[in-house]
Amino acid sequence: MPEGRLVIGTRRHSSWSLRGWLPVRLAGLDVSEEVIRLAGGVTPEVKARSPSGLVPYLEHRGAAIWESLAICEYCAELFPKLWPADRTARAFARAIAAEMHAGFASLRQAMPMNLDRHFPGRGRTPGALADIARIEKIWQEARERFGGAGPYLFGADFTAADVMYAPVVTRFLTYAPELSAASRAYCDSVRAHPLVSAWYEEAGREPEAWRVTRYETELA
Ligand SMILES: N[C@@H](CCC(=O)N[C@@H](CS)C(=O)NCC(=O)O)C(=O)O
Repeated sequence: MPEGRLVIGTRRHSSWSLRGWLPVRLAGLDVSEEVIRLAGGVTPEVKARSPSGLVPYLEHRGAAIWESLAICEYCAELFPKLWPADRTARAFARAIAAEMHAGFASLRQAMPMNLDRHFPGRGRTPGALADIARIEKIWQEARERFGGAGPYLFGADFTAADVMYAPVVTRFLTYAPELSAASRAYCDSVRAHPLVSAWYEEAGREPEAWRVTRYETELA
């Protein structure tokens, strides 16, 4: 009998769901998964099942948690390796995770998550390009200061900061903006993580009818 449930949306498109699912799986929580087909706007079933009307939503051993960053924090209480052990690294990780959670709206709007599609050149609005420049700066600083020889932002462990940026990586793989070699290498490392690969595989098994047409065709 699982100890709770995780409610998420269409894997192909739901970047926030990925940010909830990754920490739950990294922490090894024994929860069932409920996947809701997102309408690409307001989905009545999501409204009915989640207190905030948004996914991801986690229930675990009597705790109810919405907001992906809060889910990361909850999972980190049970699995502390989700944050770097070093105080200054942890502070930086928290700051960049919060910056992602609160921002980069232009990028998110211009390059919606659409796994395994290839739309090189699309979505390069001035706002999206400015967001990408800031993200590359964040990645570079994290890797130079804290990454050591490991493949992720803070070294060998896939932290909550990597969780927050994983959907950005999928967007970079889909829309192929110009990136530094170091950013591209980081994207490859994230894509190769077993849980990220598992997410792609599950997304690939979703019915074609679940695809949100406007993410597939309408974006210039
Ligand atoms: N700040 C929230 C954002 C969650 C969010 O916007 N989720 C979207 C899906 S990616 C959603 O539930 N939209 C409502 C819907 O599609 O019906 C978080 O971090 O969890």
